[in-house]
Amino acid sequence: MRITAGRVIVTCPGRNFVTLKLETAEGLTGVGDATLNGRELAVAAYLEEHVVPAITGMDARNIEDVWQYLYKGAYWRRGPVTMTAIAAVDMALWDLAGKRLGVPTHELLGGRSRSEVLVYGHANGETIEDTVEAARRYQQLGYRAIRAQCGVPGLAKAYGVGRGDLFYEPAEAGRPPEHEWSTERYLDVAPQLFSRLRDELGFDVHLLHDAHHRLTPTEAGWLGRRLEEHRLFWLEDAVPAENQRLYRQLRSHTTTPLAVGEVFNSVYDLHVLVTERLVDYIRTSVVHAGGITGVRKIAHLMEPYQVRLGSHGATDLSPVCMAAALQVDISINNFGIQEYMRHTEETEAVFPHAWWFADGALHPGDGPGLGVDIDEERAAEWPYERAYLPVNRLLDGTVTSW
Ligand code: GCO
Ligand code: MG
Repeated sequence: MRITAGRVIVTCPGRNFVTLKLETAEGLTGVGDATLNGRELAVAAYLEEHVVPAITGMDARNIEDVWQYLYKGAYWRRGPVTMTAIAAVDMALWDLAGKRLGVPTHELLGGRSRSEVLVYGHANGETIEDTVEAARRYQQLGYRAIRAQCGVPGLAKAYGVGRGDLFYEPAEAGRPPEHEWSTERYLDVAPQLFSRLRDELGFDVHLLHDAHHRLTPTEAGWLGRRLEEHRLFWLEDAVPAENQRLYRQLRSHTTTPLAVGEVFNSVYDLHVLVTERLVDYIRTSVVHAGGITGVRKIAHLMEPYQVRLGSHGATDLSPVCMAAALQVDISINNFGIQEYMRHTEETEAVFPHAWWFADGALHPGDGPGLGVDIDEERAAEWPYERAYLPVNRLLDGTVTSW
């Protein structure tokens, strides 16, 4: 099953997505997500200029060999652009493997370990009361796990509080938008939000929260302790993710479960966190961490340490990535939860897929391969638009983590 061609399709049905389509001599095609929010064309160029010419002619059945060839063979290792490109190839090869044998990819990954994939949705609002209302709406939609974020009084825009009820979308066209941040003001409101949510919703729903890399370990320890009584499913990205040692201090201060890793690309970004068991969940996604092969390597390292996978699944990860993530989620033993931010109708129309949502869970479907495709005619109706994630500043103008 020789790879004969690879095409990169960039489309913007409300937001940008990059998709790789590999073709084989037998006429089969496989798809992979290659979207890296705000840096889409860098991955597209890496694939078109460097990766596809190198793998054309290779045997599509040798997925591990192609992965190692692109990872070790490039000499320059890791990094979001290259690992996203490797992920796209890897997803497309697992798609082809399933299609060639006429089975869903998870049957080749060990089959099902569970009957459904628990997901969490995003409730957000300008005020605590708006957020409680949004959480209720998610419950009505069937969600059993809900991430809650609310505005911070005195700050014009807060992370996680977005346009519309269901579609939080931080990237904007034009120059990078600028947000402002005050940890002091945030720490006033965050414990109140969860106290109110538990008063209103009780303990029969999982609650999650994302601090988006903004706190010091001291501040995060203080917050984690105050949230303990509200029994969160997790507190995500409490401190900047790239310094694994910060979690030693944080872990020693709180038993609130900790999650980190949506910005990680490889096992080397998280091996200290896992082997010292400094966190409970790792959030690496199939698209940004080297595909199904990359995430399985990470999940297998985590398993004996009782660290579970809670994959990133924001709207900037395409329905192709979700299809691939669900193949992993349903098959590995140490699955925790899958993030599921709904895509718009325009995006759903570009990416027809077999996976489906019911009662707060996703199901991968039984389509051969990943069970997802790209409708290229529809994709062509939505040309690329440059867009950036926000840049964040403290109230005195200092750049800080967004
Ligand atoms: C999450 C994330 C997202 C990211 C976004 C960046 O937990 O879902 O933090 O909201 O900010 O995916 O592109
Ligand atoms: Mg996050």
